[in-house]
Amino acid sequence: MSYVKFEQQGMVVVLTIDREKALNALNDQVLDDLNAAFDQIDQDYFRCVVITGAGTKAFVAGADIAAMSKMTRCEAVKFGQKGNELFRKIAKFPLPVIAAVNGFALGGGCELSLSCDIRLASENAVFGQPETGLGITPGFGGTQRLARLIAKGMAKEMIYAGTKIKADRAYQLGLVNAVYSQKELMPAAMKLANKIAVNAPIAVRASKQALNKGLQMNMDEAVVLEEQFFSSCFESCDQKEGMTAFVEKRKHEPFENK
Ligand code: DAK
Repeated sequence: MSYVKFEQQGMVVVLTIDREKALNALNDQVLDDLNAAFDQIDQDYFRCVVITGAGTKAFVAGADIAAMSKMTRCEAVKFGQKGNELFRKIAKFPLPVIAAVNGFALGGGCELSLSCDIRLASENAVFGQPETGLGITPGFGGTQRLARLIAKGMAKEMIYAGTKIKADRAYQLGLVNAVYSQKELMPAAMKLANKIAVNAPIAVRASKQALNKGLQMNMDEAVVLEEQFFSSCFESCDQKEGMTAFVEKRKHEPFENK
């Protein structure tokens, strides 16, 4: 049995973390199953990934507190490494990943959403890093990704004080791109995923790498990196077709990832 449902919708993969009774909390097995689901994605065929949580209450309410409460330090190190490796894999995954945050996104759940490229939220979504109230620091990248995404002072408040924020505040802070009703969230996530899916995959993937790698460099190095990704798209079939179609004033043929 897997805690992650894998669905194909056209060229989009939808992964649903399915442990609703525990508000989709991340235990060892959920992390393993999510990792296996990413390994299963055919990167030549698919164009975008959407991650969401089962039910209407939680995206992911955090790492599994009951399991963690019994861990030795050594086990905690292993658990932390497993989560961090998975979240880095998601952040670096060649295809864009959208988090459809359909409720609580706390601790490891907030961090999972932060490892995705884009976050969309339902009106009942709540984001937070309550770890310090449990006697630990965020451990799946929260201190780093949150502070790089929103204002540092707000990230520090969320981490030191455990301040939780609702969807509308998350939107104001730039943590999420848009807020929808619970019913509208998945259709909106699919609409965005499909909009990405029709663009040239080579260009979308190169853009993801340019953004991720470039944002860790100084500007002079980063623009050189962008030049490399930009030129790498030339002479691809999709670049030829995309530009020729524009010049000929017609709609381009579906891009082929070639
Ligand atoms: N873990 C385990 N079970 C959880 C859970 C969690 N994080 N969150 C909820 N549940 C379970 C509840 O225990 C309850 O189970 P039953 O009692 O029915 O068996 C069920 O889900 C429903 O939850 P509630 O009854 O509490 O539902 P409410 O509507 O009353 O409250 C809530 C919803 C989300 C406000 C509440 O459940 C809550 O506060 N949950 C905990 C949220 C939280 O503190 N999350 C952060 C967890 S800490 C590390 C790396 C990373 C991490 C740690 C270490 N290393 C590097 C080592 C990450 C840490 C975290 O994420």
